Amino acid sequence: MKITHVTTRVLRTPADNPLVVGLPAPTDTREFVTLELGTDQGLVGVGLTFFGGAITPALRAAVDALAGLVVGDDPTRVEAIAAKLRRAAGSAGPGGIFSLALAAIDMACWDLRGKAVGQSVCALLGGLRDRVPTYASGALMRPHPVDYLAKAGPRLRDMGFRQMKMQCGSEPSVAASVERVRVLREAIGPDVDLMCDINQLWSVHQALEVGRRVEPYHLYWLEDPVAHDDYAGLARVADGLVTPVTTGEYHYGIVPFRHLLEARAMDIVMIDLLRVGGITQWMKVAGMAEAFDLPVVSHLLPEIHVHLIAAVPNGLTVEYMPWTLRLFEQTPTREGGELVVPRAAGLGLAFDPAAIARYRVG
Ligand code: SMN
Ligand code: MG
Repeated sequence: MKITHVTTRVLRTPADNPLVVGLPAPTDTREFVTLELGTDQGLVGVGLTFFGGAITPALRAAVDALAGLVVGDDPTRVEAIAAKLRRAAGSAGPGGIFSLALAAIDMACWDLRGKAVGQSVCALLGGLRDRVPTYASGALMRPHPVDYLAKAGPRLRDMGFRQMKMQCGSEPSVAASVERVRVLREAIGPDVDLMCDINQLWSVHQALEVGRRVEPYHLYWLEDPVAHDDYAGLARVADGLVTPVTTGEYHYGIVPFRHLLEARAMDIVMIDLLRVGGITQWMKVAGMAEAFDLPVVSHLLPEIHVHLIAAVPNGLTVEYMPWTLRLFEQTPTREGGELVVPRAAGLGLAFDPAAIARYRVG
């Protein structure tokens, strides 16, 4: 099989989240660079990438340029493709746009690998499970006031979610942060797993102080409590709290995970599929985490991560951040708190022509 053509598009959607109900619709937007790799066998592999609207034109140009280099190549040779693109880009990666662009290409190649043999990507990667836990994300955000959380948390539970994530970190005092967690925990009851994302906003001291004071409300994990590259600081927080510390979504490539793991800087390993450089690299980090006896969790893109979390023995849960679901004709079924792994070949995804017509830019 050979790659014969490349199609990229920019799609711009409202920056909303269907899990958020009863608040004014946001006025801002999100942009996605979509990729289709066509082949001489008539198969089409799909991938996508994004991050921050201002870099969308540069990101699309990078995907076009790098994908152009693999026309004529066999998409099943994902390591050969990664090596070729790394060489071509010099030392432009793994940080920055290189990995984001590589991720889209690698994803489309894995989709083609699956389609070529009639198996799902999950099956190709190990096929451990056919359903995985998933958690509601993006619905209990930092700007949402506490009284909204008290209504929205139980609504997510009533929708069948058994796990959900809130954001904290911008409260004016320790007491206000503790109150936010307390109110949501009391609203959802003891049986729902509650995660809390700080997005690097705290110092080590704040993380230890607030972290200890919310222990009675039993967080399933505390995410990115301090700067993502303060490995020693993360290790102090992880060591000082009973609550598991999660980090990883901000790290590019695979090597930072070695250092985080060696420093015991996390208890749960979050891997961003785009920043790590695609499925091939994601699996390497999952293997490293397994060797440290730690679980892995996904970041964004639930329709793709369902394959990965279900494939590996240490896959814990899939972030149900529904930003990209509307771009596809069909997406994995959610049954209560679980996602069902699609059985279709490859990723089981095709871009929806109606979504392309509606959201296409330029
Ligand atoms: C997050 C990251 C990027 C965009 C939105 C939300 C958040 C998460 O850190 O974990 O989903
Ligand atoms: Mg996060």
